[in-house]
Amino acid sequence: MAVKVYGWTISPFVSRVLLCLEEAGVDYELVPMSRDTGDHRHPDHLAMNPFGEVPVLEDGDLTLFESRAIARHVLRKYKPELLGSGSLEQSAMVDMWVEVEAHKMQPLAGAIAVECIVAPVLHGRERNQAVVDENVEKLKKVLEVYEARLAQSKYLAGDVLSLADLSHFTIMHYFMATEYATLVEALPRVSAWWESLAARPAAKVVAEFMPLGSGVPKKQE
Ligand SMILES: N[C@@H](CCC(=O)N[C@@H](CS)C(=O)NCC(=O)O)C(=O)O
Repeated sequence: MAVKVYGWTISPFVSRVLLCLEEAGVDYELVPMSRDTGDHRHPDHLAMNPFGEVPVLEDGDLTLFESRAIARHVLRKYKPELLGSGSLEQSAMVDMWVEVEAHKMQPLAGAIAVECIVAPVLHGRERNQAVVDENVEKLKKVLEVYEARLAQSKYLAGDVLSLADLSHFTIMHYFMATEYATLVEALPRVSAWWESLAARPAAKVVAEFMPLGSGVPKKQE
């Protein structure tokens, strides 16, 4: 039985899971859901995720929610080298940088993307520029740390690609469609790292699930 993923793929949380499945070459079935019609509040969905969120993954008898926990499960089972499985030290580095993504990058890049892309297009309201500015200032400092880190190693957790890098792809996909992409483009190592992530065949597949052209504005040149 194929692994099933429930959710709407425009969500960076859902697409994070899809990226890991694509990278690991897993045969999966996407079960599309609609936020607009409240599919995530349906009792059948709440039975899988009592928090009423997507994604949810079913793998045989195992049902999981929380995108990073799902990502770890998928890779542990199907492509453990992407978790740094070769050594305790390597897996600890992967864990550390996944935490950085979750707690330092996603909240800032996510807030900027929500204000610049989601608010005007999906919520029909003007962006709150004060929120954008506050997050941009914080993100600049975080990106400087990334630039320094990437001077030491090709990828975040070392010289090989891992979940630490992949976990960034989906939120950065949206962030890089805002005018604040220049923050990344100004940093040569972060910029090269991003380009190499976005060029991966799996990332290109998943980017198709997160269209920037239909309704969501493209970056202003
Ligand atoms: N920490 C969760 C966050 C999941 C999440 O926030 N998902 C959004 C999708 S964009 C959701 O389901 N929102 C439900 C809602 O909008 O009510 C994860 O990583 O999976």
